[in-house]
Amino acid sequence: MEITPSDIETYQRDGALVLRGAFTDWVERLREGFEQNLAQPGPFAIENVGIGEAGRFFEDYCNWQRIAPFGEFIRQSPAAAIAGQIMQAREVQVFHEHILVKEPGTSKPTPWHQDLPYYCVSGLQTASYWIPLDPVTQANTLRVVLGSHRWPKLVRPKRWASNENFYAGDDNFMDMPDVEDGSHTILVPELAPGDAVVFDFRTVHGAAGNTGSGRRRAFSARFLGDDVRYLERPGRTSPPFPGIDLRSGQPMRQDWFPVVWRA
Ligand SMILES: O=C(O)CCC(=O)C(=O)O
Repeated sequence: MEITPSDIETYQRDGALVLRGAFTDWVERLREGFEQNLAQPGPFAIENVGIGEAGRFFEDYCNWQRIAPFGEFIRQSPAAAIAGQIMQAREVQVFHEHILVKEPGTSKPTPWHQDLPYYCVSGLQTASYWIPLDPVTQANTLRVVLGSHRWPKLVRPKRWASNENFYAGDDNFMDMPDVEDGSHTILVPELAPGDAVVFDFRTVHGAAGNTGSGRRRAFSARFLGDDVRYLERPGRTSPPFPGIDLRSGQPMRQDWFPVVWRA
C-alpha cells in the first residue's frame, strides 16, 4: 500500500490515520492466531469483565514470538514500513502485539485513555495499529480523539477494571478532560475486517462495549521509531517486561525489540 504525503500530514496532525483494506490479506491468518492465543493465553492475559457482569472482554499481549501468525504479521506485513513512513522514522522496532476480544453482549466499555503512560517508553515516533477481524460499526468501533497526541501533558492512567490510579505518586499527569463535551473531534470509523486505524501512543482513544450479536476481535501491533527511549515509570507498566534491565534514556534493546524496518 502506498503512503502519500497527505497520509503523513494527517498522521502528524491528527495522531491517527485510517487505512482501508491495508491488511485484508492477513485477516484469516490473524484469526488463526487468535484461536491459538485464546486456547493458550500468555502470562499477562487479562479478563476485564467481572463475575456477574455481562459478556467477556479478553486481552493478551507480548505473544508474537510464540504465536506464529502474529510474528509473521510483524515481520512480513507492510505494517512496519507504513509505520516508519508516517512516524517519519529512519528505523522501526517492534514493541509488542496486543489482542482484544469483546464477545457479543459485552457491556464493558474501553475507557478513554492514552497508551503511552502505561508504557516503559518515551518518544514522539510511535504507532499502534488497531485492526478489526470482524466488521465494526459506529456502535462498537475504536473511538479516537483527533489531535490529542499534542496535548501539553499526558493523561493519568487508570486501571480499567477498578478506575484506580495505575501508579502511586503520579503528579506528572493531568486528569482526563471531558472529551465528549462537544469541543473535540472524535473519529468513530465503521471498518471492515483488515481495515486499520493507526495511532500515536499519545492519542486518546476508547471504545463502547459490544452489545450486538457478533464478536469484536481486534489485533494491534505496536511499533517504535528511532527517537524512542526506555523510561522508568513509578510502578509496574503494562505490558510489564520483567527483567528488561534498562535505565531511562537508553535505546530499547534490539534483542527483545528487533528492528523490523529501515528507511
Ligand atoms: O479495542 C479496544 O476496545 C481498545 C483498544 C485499545 O485501547 C488499544 O488498542 O490501545
